[in-house]
Amino acid sequence: MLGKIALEEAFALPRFEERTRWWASLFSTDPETHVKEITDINKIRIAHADKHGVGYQILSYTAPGVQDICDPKEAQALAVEINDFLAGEIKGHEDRLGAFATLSMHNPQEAATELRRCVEQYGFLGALVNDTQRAGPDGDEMIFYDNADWDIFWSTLTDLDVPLYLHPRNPTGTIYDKLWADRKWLVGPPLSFAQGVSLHALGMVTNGVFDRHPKLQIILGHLGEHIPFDMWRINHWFEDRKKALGLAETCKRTIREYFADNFWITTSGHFSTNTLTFCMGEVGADRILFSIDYPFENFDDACSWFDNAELNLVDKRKIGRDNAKRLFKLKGYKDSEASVAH
Ligand code: GRE
Repeated sequence: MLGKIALEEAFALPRFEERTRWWASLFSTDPETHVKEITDINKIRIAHADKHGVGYQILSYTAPGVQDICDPKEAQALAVEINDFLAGEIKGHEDRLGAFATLSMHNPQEAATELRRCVEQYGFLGALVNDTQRAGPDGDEMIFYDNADWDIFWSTLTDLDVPLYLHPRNPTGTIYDKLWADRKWLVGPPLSFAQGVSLHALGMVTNGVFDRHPKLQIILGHLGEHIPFDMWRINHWFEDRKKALGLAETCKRTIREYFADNFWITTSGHFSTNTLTFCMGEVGADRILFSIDYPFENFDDACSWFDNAELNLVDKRKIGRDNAKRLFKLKGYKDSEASVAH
């Protein structure tokens, strides 16, 4: 399929090459290629895209990124540097590359202001945040965004009419020591990423974020971070016990309704037709978006899978690009001219 749109596509600042190499060494079979690919913005990845029929990519800063920086001033300065850098790098490639803002999440007003600057000044298409913000003098605090302090941030997103991508980061501090240190192979894609993000996303649901901000749009990667699989069970538990749990006050609608109106899921790093078909049943083809998770995954695996997956053509077009065009209002985007498939 030509003109696919992908939106969980990572980059890193070239000046952090050592840090990037360390992160790659934890996850990649070929750290050197990974470092080259992740620090490139507009050459290697556009060549991959041409080869595999990807017309447009929305780039975001790699995990854990700014969410790993405990000092609020340092985190804010780095977020601004990253946003300015990315805006400069995608200039002249606007037909192929878009951007999510990187945000320091220590302070809701500061995050809202930087988001607004990126959307209004640079035309960024929303923001991507790597789960909780690490904070505190020893880095052991975690800031969640599911309480009323963050309402100013959520109203800025809905006011600007852009989504937030809630992406994972690695467990740190006491949480890492207690849960993961003795089973470290489960950190990342096998388990910890989905646990972190699903806790945060369901925290937002149950703490009333979507009741207070009914227009808010949140994107989850990796086919929904395990939540679609549990949809029936969560629904069953909440709906039967809403009053008894005291949940009726803060979570007025059903989990399925929030997923129909407030969430999108992407195929990033999860290239299984079985799982995709299952998710189409649970959340619907209108709320699923193609993505790769480059360079943690490669274009060939993602695109060969998607292009050959046995799906009806209408759903394939929706998932491959039309839903993203709708969500990001990419009006001028030309499906078939934007990329060349070999
Ligand atoms: C990511 O998406 O950020 C990621 C990592 C490490 C391994 C896999 C992965 O940071 O998808």
